[in-house]
Amino acid sequence: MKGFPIVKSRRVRSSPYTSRIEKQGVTAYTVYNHMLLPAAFGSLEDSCNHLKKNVQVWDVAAERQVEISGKDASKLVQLMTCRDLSKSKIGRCYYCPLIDGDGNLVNDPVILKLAEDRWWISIADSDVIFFAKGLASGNNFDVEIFEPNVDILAIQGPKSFDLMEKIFGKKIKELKFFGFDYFNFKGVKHLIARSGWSKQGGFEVYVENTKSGLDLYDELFKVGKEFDVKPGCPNLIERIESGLLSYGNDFDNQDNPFECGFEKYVHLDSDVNFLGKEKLIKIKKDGIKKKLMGIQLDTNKINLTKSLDIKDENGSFIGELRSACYSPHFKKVIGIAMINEPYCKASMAGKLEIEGNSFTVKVCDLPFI
Ligand code: THG
Repeated sequence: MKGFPIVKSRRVRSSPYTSRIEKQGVTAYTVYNHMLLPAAFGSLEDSCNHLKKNVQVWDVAAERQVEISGKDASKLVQLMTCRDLSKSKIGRCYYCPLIDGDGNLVNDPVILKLAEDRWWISIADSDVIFFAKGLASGNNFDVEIFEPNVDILAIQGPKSFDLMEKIFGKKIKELKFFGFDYFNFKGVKHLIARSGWSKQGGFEVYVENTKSGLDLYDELFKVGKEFDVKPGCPNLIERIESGLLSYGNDFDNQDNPFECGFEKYVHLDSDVNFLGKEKLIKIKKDGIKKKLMGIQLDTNKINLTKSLDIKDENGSFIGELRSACYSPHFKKVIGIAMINEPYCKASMAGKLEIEGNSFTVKVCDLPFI
């Protein structure tokens, strides 16, 4: 992979684990929430295969938390998402589209309910904190909004369960998907959820005590030897195959939740109050004009750095390819594309030009696997 160095600064923040992953051979970074997010440790294909069979430890500190606490905390959190949180439980995580007043997406965080009046919004790459502060000011809400000192370590892959059991004990295996609880590591309590940005299973440790987190990081590699543990990061191939969407890549503030396949998190019939509700009711009634779909391309190489236009046989625009990779599993390029009506249906076809070469694009449903 060719590239240029990223200059670190106060603005492009490092994580407590940065010096460790650099010793361990990180080869590429991206910037996410104004912070370094490792993007590769050598070959993406090798890392993907390893992740599917073993266990990896990921520095995903860039998944920052926005803490909302105080008397009106629940009201504010509900105002930001179209998912009905009225029956939400303490100790659970909720994947929630955040919506603006136009009915468009602002972010797609995991939201943790820590207490009736205390929440963490574990954000994707957009400045949710200012959105939250604006809403709190405008509504005179009695809340505190800040970025707490939390750096997530993800432990992902089928062997993550045995590795975590060795460090935290049997009880960690009883955690349900998207449940969280506190677990002891050498006298320090850590919030651990069964979650993570892969479909290979695993956990996320929301590290508040940095010193203990660094100790835990080293312990994971020491104890993990017998499970062939490796450092890793969210893997482009695995996440596209699994249909895990990325805010800023696959969708952004120009798109609404229906266009992105989030309808199961859009609760228009509930009586909870959230931003953009009337707009979403209208969008649902009128129907959408574009939809996120999978695409397949008969080629073995692609390196997307911006979206590419997909055209019909007459050369008219029918959609844009937003993420793509070569998938060793499918032995072709697969990708995620925003496709216009009436082409946003499985088995429709289009054309894509990459550096002067024309390829046939086949539209399919998400997720691929
Ligand atoms: N973990 C944490 N924070 C995050 C992410 C994460 N913040 C940024 C980003 N990832 C947010 N985006 C997603 C997208 C998908 C999922 C989680 C975060 C996910 N989805 C499951 C799925 O699609 O199958 C489960 C959804 C559900 O059942 O509710 O896990 O990874 N802390």
